[in-house]
Parts: sequence; C-alpha cells; structure tokens
Amino acid sequence: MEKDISFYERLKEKGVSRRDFMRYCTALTATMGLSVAYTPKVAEVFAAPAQRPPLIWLHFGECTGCSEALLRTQYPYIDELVLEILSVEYHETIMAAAGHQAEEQLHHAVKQYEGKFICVVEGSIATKYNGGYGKVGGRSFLEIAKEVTPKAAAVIAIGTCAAFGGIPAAAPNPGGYKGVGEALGIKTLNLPGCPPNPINLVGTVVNYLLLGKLPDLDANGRPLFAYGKTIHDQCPRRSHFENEEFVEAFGSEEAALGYCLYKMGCRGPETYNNCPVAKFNDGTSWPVEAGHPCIGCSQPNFWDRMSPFYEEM
Ligand code: FSX
Ligand code: SF4
Ligand code: F3S
Repeated sequence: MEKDISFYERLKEKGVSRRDFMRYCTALTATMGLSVAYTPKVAEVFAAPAQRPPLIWLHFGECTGCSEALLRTQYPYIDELVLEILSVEYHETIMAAAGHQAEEQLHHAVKQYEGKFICVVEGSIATKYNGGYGKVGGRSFLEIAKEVTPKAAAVIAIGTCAAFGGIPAAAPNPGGYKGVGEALGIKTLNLPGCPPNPINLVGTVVNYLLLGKLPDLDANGRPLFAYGKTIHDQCPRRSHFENEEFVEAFGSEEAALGYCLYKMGCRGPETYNNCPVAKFNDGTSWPVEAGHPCIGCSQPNFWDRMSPFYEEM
C-alpha cells in the first residue's frame, strides 16, 4: 500500500528502522494486555490510520511534566507516531500561536470538531473563589473546562494532577484544587502518574482506534490494562520482600544487592501502575530498579496519604 510505504519511508528518514518500530509495537501490544498476535494490527493503526481523531490538549495547574514525558519519550520518534494517529488541534506547549491568536485557535477547534474531539486535560482545576487561583488569558481553568469538556467525545485526564488533584491539591490546598472529574462532576478516563508513562496514553488511543472503544476502567477511572495490578505484585524485588531481605539505608550493601525497599518507605504494595513492566526511557529503568522506593505517585492524594516519604508505613 502506498500509504504504508510512505509511513515506513518517513520513519527511515528519522533514522528509525522497521525493526525498531515493530519492537515498539510489540512492547505497546503487551502493555495493552493484548496477545502478541495483535502486533501487526497495532502496527497498522500507525502505518495506515483509518481515522485521525482531533485532539485538544488543555493545561491547568501542573508542572508540564506530562507533556514533557510524552514529547521526550523513550522512542525519539514517538512525537511523530502520536501525530500519525492523532490530529493535534490545540496544545499550548507545542503550538506556534500565542496570546489572542492561541485563544482564537482553541475557540475555533472546539467549534469545528464539536462532539468529535478527544480532550486531554493536564493539570488540576482550582474550584474555590470562583476558580480564582488558576487562570489562562483572564479566564479561570474552571470556566475553560466547563466550556470545552462537554463538547468532547471523550475526556482523558493525564497525570495525577488532572486525575485526582495531585500536588496542586496537596494540603492545605488554599485554591480548592481538584481533579478534572471531581471539579466538573463528570467521568474522565484517568491516566495518573507524576509524571504518567506516555505509553499508557498511546495504548489508550490505539485501543480506541483498533477496537473502537475506550479500554475497561477500574473504580478510579484508570485503564485496567495499565493499572490492574500493584507495583508490588510485579516487582522484581518481591522475592527479597518475601525473604525479609530489606534495605535499611541508601548506599548500604543491602542496597547494592537490590534488596526490597519496603523499609525505605516503598508504597509499591498499595500503588497501582505498570512501571515495573512498561518502565521509562526506552525501557531503561523505573524508580525501584534505580534503587528508589515507589512513592505512590499514581494514587489519589498521594502527596498527603503516602507521605512522609522514605518512612515505612
Ligand atoms: Fe502533575 Fe503533569 Fe506531576 Fe507534573 O503536568 S502529574 S505535577 S509530574 O506533570 O500534571
Ligand atoms: Fe514491594 Fe517495594 Fe519491595 Fe518491590 S521494593 S517488593 S514494590 S515493597
Ligand atoms: Fe510512580 Fe511508583 Fe511508578 S512512584 S513512577 S508509581 S514506581
């Protein structure tokens, strides 16, 4: 197919071989919880997308780490891949427009793609004082979210801030920050993590394009394919936990031996995410593999509930 050829040629120009791409698709298929037999179909979603749903990406109270995680992700061409399957109509961090021009672009995109666009929200929403603690272009996050999200086909809350309030909502939370679903009283698909793993956003979108529906969710709105198990249940240090072989000080012999980090405050037993399997930075590593306890960054209210960090619960 001509389209197929041009896609692989484009990848080649970026220095990405067909083999690298298939390796990525295999990892993505496994992350999505599909059998390996689905890999060619997943590759097809990128190579010959049946449709490119329009995407509007909103920024509220956050650190932009979610966008950073997506755009500087493990595979240098992932931004290209995301653009192959999604038509990004509005994203404040990466678009050229600024000021009034940017506002116009948002207004225009919402109107043009009403009922069809996927709205990705990054960051939480200030709800006290009429939303006065967080504004863009003179309008509160609350006002913008109330205007845009009802017109979307689906709302994806990316990162713990958008999903559950995250760091902006940490006590004493003077601005009354809340996750998007709670602030607006709507159901969102949540992809928490501070930052979240971008492969879970790509997996969600590919699931939608391949199977025609959003993935199944847990009670916290998180896709089960990524958040169905605890860190602890997938952790390669688990046998040390069972054998009661614990690290009690950073830099110790036990730390060098890769013992369990439970006594260093690891929250893996109560945190749901696929970090041990999906890993970060081209599958290089993840917190526990690097010798750092999991701080529970993808759980609701982690900043308050999981702290003080580095202390056994
Ligand atoms: Fe929040 Fe996104 Fe933490 Fe940052 O912007 S999930 S503060 S890493 O990245 O929203
Ligand atoms: Fe569980 Fe953390 Fe120990 Fe891994 S390091 S086995 S997640 S307590
Ligand atoms: Fe976060 Fe724990 Fe994974 S801190 S990145 S959920 S290992």
